[in-house]
Order: sequence, then C-alpha cells, then structure tokens
Amino acid sequence: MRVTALAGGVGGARFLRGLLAALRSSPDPARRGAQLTVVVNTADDVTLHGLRVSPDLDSVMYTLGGGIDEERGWGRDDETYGVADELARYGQSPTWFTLGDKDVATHVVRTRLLAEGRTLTEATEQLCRRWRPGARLLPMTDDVVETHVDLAPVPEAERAAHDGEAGGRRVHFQEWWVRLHAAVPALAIEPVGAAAARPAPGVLEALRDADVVVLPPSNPVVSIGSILAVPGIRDALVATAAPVVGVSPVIGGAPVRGMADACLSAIGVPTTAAAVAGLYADLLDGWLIAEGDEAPAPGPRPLAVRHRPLLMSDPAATTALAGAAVDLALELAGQVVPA
Ligand code: FO1
Repeated sequence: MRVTALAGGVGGARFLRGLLAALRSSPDPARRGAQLTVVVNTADDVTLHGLRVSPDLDSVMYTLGGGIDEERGWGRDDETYGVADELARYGQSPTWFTLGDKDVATHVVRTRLLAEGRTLTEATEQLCRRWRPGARLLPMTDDVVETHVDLAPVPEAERAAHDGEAGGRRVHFQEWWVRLHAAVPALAIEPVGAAAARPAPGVLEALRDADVVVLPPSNPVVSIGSILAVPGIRDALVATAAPVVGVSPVIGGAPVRGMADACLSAIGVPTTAAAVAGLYADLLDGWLIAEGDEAPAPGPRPLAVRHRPLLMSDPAATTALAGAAVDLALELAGQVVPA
C-alpha cells in the first residue's frame, strides 16, 4: 500500500507520526507494510545568516526521526543557543528568529549541499539518512518559493503592541508569523515563485500512484495552499485514482493550533471546517470534522464527511485520528475496513 500525504510543519508532523503509528500497529498486513511519502511545504523557507532554513521539512524530519523539541514542535530537543547569542553580539539581525546550535548544523549541511549544486530533494535525502524518519520526505519543489505577506497599515496608537511595526509593507512570512505573531492583519499572502515552480522529482508520481492520499490538519493557506500553488500538484490530486481524505484544521470556528484564522481572514475565507473543505472542493473525497461542526454544502465532487475527535492531545489520540483518516480512505476505495 502506498500512502501519500501533504504536510506543513508542527501540526502536520504530529499527525504524520500518528499516521505511521496507525499504519505500523494495524492488524491489516497491507497497512503494516505501507510506504509513506510526504510532500512537504517549502514556502516557509528562509535564508538567515546565509543559511538556508526549511522549517517544515525539518519539523517533519525531526518529529518522525525522534529529535524534535516536543513542547514547541519545531527545532531540536535539548537545544542550546550559543550561536544565536554570538550572532546577536555581532549585531546580526534578525534576532526574532532563533536558530539553536544543533539545528544550525542541519542548516549548514543543507546550505553546503545546495551551494555544491545539489537540489533540495537531494539535500533532504542526505539529511534523512541520519534521521531515518520512516517515510520518504519530498520538498514540494526544488525551486525557490517564499511566502510574502502584505501588512495592513498599523495605526500609530497600536504600533507599540506590534513591536513598533507601522505596517503598509511586504514582509517574509516568517517575519509576520514569528516577529508579529500574525497579529498585524494581512492584506494578501502570496507564495512568491510558486507559479513558475516545478514539482520536485517524485511528487506527481507519488500522488498518481498512491492508494491513499491524506491531507493532515495543516494550515490550509500557507502550508497546504502553498503546495497546491505549485503547478501540476493540484491537477495530480484531482486526477489521482486514490481517495483523498483530509482532516479539518478548524474545530468550532478556531484553528486546532497555530494562527490559521489570520491566514484564512487574509484570503476572505471564514474559519470553519466547511469553508476549509471548500478550498479543496475539487479534489477532496473524504473529510474528518469535529463533533458539532457542520458538513460542507455539496460541491463539485461527492464528499464523505465523518465526525471524529480531532484534538491531537496525546499520541494515542493522534494515532486514532490518523487511523480514522486511513479507514475512511479505504472505505471510499471499496476495501473492507477491519474493526
Ligand atoms: N518559531 C518561532 O516562533 N520563533 C523562532 O525563533 C523559530 C525558530 C525556528 C527555527 C528553525 C525552525 O525550523 C523553525 C523555527 N520556528 C520558530 C518555527 C517556524 O517559524 C514556524 O512555526 C513554521 O515555519 C510554521 O510552519
């Protein structure tokens, strides 16, 4: 069985760990032996201090490989910050994005491989040789895509609450997300470079040849939305014979985690499970939503909706949620789902 997932960072990575646990612990031998391929968002990537940082690839790699800081969901466990302290003493900015010492090694390796002419796919493969994440991690593209955010003007009286930001300018997604906590309204969010980007090698094949495709509860705008903005990926999802099953990142009008509501507002979409499903209406076959949330109105494609506990509060709950996504996919594929 071939399972392909799209993913962003923290939430996506946790879900994927549950997905691997659900597959490996299944009584069904096909699921136990399933191969997981993850197509990871790279539009959060940023160059800092000359180092190429791929936060979502790293969050997935460290989470599945056992090196993640569990509390934050990004960066390395047992981290120290000697390099960041020294950079600040040299007056190097930005200081609002902190690279831990162990994490820096990952960026040094990636940056060096890219400078030597390797692709991001090849650099990721090399980094994964150490981490053995139990899944094939593919960047969505080897081309540079970076999400930029148009900030609304910030009234003078409110600037102090936003780190002195006056707004009315375009910033990298990370500056909006990390420095401004997505609290300055975004007028537009654009994955710059996406329209000219090509899917990384293996991405379209992984979608075409999959038996099951899963959309974890990742940010529908800056994670899944950026992946879908790479020409060819959305079409491959529409065309694949595999059932495409998604998990809502919204429960009862609020994001499960993170600040997806700020991103949805920027594109004029309400923060509801039904509205998020609408963003995927052309490609989605199954949708897991929380008890009490409304099913989306019928769209262009038949959609099977199930109510399930969506909170990834502990590993058991996360495994059960991911297992429910696979159950629904196999039900839609016409396969009997063992109890
Ligand atoms: N998030 C923060 O809020 N502050 C940071 O200083 C920070 C550093 C960082 C370093 C490496 C990395 O892989 C991720 C890091 N993140 C940090 C998380 C990251 O910026 C975002 O949460 C993701 O890009 C959103 O998916």
